[in-house]
Amino acid sequence: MCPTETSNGTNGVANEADRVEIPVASAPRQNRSNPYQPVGDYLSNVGRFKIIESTLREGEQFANAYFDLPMKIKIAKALDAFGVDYIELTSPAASEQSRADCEAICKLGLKAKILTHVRCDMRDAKIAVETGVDGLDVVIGTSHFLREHSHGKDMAYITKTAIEVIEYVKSKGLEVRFSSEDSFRSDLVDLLSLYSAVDKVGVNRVGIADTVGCASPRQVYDLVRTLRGVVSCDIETHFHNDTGCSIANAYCALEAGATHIDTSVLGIGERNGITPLGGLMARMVVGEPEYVKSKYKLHMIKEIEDLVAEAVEVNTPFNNPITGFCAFTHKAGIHAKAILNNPSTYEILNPSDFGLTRYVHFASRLTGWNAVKTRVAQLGLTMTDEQVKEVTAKIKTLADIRPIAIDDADSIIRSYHFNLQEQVPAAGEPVPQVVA
Ligand code: HCA
Ligand code: CU
Repeated sequence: MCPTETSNGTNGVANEADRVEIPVASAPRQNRSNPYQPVGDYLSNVGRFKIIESTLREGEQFANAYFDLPMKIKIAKALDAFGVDYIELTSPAASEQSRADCEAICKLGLKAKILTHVRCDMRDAKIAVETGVDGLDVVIGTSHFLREHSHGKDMAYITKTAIEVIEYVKSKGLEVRFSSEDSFRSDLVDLLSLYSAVDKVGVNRVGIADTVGCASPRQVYDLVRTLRGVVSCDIETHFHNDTGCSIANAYCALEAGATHIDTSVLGIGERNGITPLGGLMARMVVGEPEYVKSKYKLHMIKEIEDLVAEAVEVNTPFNNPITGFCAFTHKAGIHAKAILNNPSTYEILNPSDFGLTRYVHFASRLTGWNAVKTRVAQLGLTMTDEQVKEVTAKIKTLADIRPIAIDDADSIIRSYHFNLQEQVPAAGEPVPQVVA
């Protein structure tokens, strides 16, 4: 018998033939009160966050991305069905096709609100408000790097233009967010004065962006918490993953009072991207299972990731949260034994929450007799515990010499079992058939 379900199997490393599927229902899960409950305080929004899904904006900035309109529509519909709150689209000022695509997606009648992402510039804002979007995500660089080497504008100009654009968008009855690119390398006083000014003119959200992925969770907590004390509007956050902190930073931002997190599927974006949608779900469902499971269709994560992975011609990383090919595979004998008794021993996420299956890898020298016993039963064979221990030793002996596949281990089990029958043939009974 081969595993019937794949985890993803697209990266060329997965070897499903080494693993056996362990049905989710085969072992009890712990149902005690959740020990991973987040530390609750009046600031924390970990149990009531919103997602601004930016695969069709930040994701379009990924090196391999080229989305034509049918693909954009497929991705937008999938994200909408999954339950994201907002879908952010590339600026209609970027190109004529970007503008037409934006209009087409607005006409789909999705439940998610449609945003487009524009520079803090009245010309861009005027094009954007005509597309039918529900709101604009307005951005401008505020760090000295970007002020000196990108747009060349000072803080007075930025504040004045921001207010003009915000007032214009609001006068059109649309939602507006104002964000500073490269927030963590911007002057704190500049940043807080700017946000305070835009808050006063009624911006819906201000945004903090870690454009270069330099921020640590503690820095995020400090900045968001400080900002929370300065503005009364919502706070959106956007984290690049250059130093591997994008999920942790998103979580910390919510703890500090942020309300919205930007994501993209598989984290695709500039360079190595931003907070991945699936990874964020993994993080959030642990502490707030009711909120996350009631709001988002977690069973869709794999199909959405497969859709985007194929569209941008990448493989799902082997160690991706939830959908990496070995995310729910247990190998060492000690792990397998405990998992078979109770999956909570070595799993913080339940694969069935995502429509996936766990596997026990038993064809290796690290295996244990409990894993082999399960395999013996799956093969429809009967052995005593002593016999299973003996055949486990044989598997380990071969696996010490070379890597073995599931077929090798199965052959050892079958021939061992066959020999048992040969040794003690029951009077008049035929040799039992091995189930293949
Ligand atoms: C970019 C812009 C941005 C904007 C984020 C935001 C960033 O550099 O392409 O609007 O909050 O990372 O700063 O994606
Ligand atoms: Cu970005």
